[in-house]
Order: sequence, then structure tokens, then C-alpha cells
Amino acid sequence: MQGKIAFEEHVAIGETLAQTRAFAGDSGQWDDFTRRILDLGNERLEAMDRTGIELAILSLNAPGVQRIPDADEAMDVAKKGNDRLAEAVALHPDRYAALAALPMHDADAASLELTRCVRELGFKGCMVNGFQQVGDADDVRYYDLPEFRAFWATVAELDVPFYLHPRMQVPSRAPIYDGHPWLMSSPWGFAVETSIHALRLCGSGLFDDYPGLRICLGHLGENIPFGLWRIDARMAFSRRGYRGKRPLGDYFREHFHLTTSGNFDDSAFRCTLDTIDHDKIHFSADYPFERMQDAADWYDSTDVITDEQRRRFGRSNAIRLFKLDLE
Ligand code: GRE
Ligand code: ZN
Repeated sequence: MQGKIAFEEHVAIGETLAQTRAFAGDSGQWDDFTRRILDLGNERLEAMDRTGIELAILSLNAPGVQRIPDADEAMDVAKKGNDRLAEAVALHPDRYAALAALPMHDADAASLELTRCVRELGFKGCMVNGFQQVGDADDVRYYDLPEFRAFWATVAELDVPFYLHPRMQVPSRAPIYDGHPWLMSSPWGFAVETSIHALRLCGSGLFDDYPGLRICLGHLGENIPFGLWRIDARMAFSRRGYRGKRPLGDYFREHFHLTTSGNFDDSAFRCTLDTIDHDKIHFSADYPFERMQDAADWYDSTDVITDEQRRRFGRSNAIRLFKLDLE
């Protein structure tokens, strides 16, 4: 399919490149990976051309700003990353747009940088990589906490999507993974961490306070579609600290947009399609952690969806989500 829009497409800057090294593949692949994640020129654009991706809405690599405990340093890196993305968008406005990286140490800093990116740089939303480490590397903040309500007010006012991207748990909080570092990262732990964060948002009453918020999740929903029925079924018996006014599934279906990033599987896709309204399903690749070719080969040919759905999920839904000036 030509004309696809993808929006979990990562870029590193010097300050965030090394964070990604462990995930780049086995030894020998780092040089290629480094070139691909830093590149915003021909190699990326040609891969987009070959795979029918017209527009990539770019974001900084994970964990990025979220793993910088010092607030001032985090703000500097966020600004530097965002300015780099803005530069690429200015050079190739038909091929690139951008999601802001944000320092999430406190609501004011996050709101300030999001507002700058949206109002001054024309960014389409933000991508935040899970919890923020603050001060001490073991001190982590999740965004359902009351102190972040002022940030969510800014997101609601700017009316832009917030993409919650995975990161790995910090070792001091993750003894269950002892001896199994592979399990803690993208094969499984990423989805555990990100799904819990997303469910915390649902259970905190956030969406009662801000009914217009739109949250994006990658990887076909970080396993939540598979578990959604059971969450509501069990919570009919006991709500223990759940602060939403409505059943969790209502919030998930109303506020969450899910992308195909890094999860190119028919069975998982069917489950997601069965669970979520079809105006909230989107193509994405997760480059360069995945190959654009793998993402597009699967998406363009899977018979789980019709060609008419392929167009909607590959393009028109994203145009509406990000209010893009495209047809
Ligand atoms: C990602 O950003 O999506 C990612 C990583 C590390 C490993 C796999 C992956 O940051 O998809
Ligand atoms: Zn990603």
C-alpha cells in the first residue's frame, strides 16, 4: 500500500545513542544500527519509498529523556532532541513530522516543553518512554500520580495525542527478572511495564477528569486487548482502590489508539481488531528496531483486514488522529 503513515519511528541524537546499544542486536550489528538510527536523510527516506511509507512521525529513541534523573540535564536533552527532529521536518516537510520528547520530572517542565514543541515547532503530539527517573536513579514517577494532573490539563488543552512507549524497569524494582535480562526487555518486560502504566492511567480517574485525552500504545496494545475482558470481569467482584467512575474497558476503548509497531502477527492483530473500535487502529513500523520492509510486507498482505481497512488503518485514521493536512 502506498501512502502509509507511521508514527513509532525512532531517531537518536549523540546524547541518547548509547542507551540503545544493548538492543541493537548481537555484536557486529551496532555500526549498521548506529547509522540507521542517526540518519534522517537518504537511507531512511529510501526505505520509506520502498515500503510505501509516505510520512514518518519521528520520535527520540527510548528510554531517552525518561532515564535522565537530573531535571536540568533532561530538559537540555529533550530540547536538543526536539530541535533535531524539527530540523529534519523543516528539510522534508512532506516526509517527516514529529512527536516531542518530554522531561517528565514535574508537570510544569513537561507542559512547557510540550507547549513549545506544539505551538512553536508544529509537532503533532508527544512520545514519552514510560516512567521518569527523578533525582535518584531508583526514584521513578508514573503519570497517574496527582502531581501530573496539571500536565494532563496541558495535553488536553493542546489536544494532541500522548504516545506511551515502553522502557525497561529499573533493576532495583525488578527482582522477578533476576538472571533473565532478555525477559526484562522487548520480548516481554516492555509490554508488562507499559501495560501496567496504561492501566494505572485508566484506574486513576484521569479520563473522568480529562475526557478528551488520546493515548497511543504500540505493539498492538502491549497485550492489553488479550486481557481486557478478564480485567472487567474480575473487577465486577472487587474494585480495591480503583478510582475510575466507569469500567476500565470503557476507558481503554474510548481513549486508546493502538499501532502495529513491532508486532506483525495475524493472531494478535485479530484480537486487537476484535477488541478496539476500528477508528483507533493504526499502522506503524518501529524503525530501526524493526525493518520497515518486515512491517510493510506483513501489513500490505495480511488477509486479516480488507483493502479498505488497510487504507483506513494505514493512513486515514492517522490523518484524523494528528489532524494532518493530508487527504
Ligand atoms: C523500541 O524503541 O521500540 C525498542 C527499543 C529496544 C528494543 C526493541 C524496541 O527501544 O522495539
Ligand atoms: Zn519503539
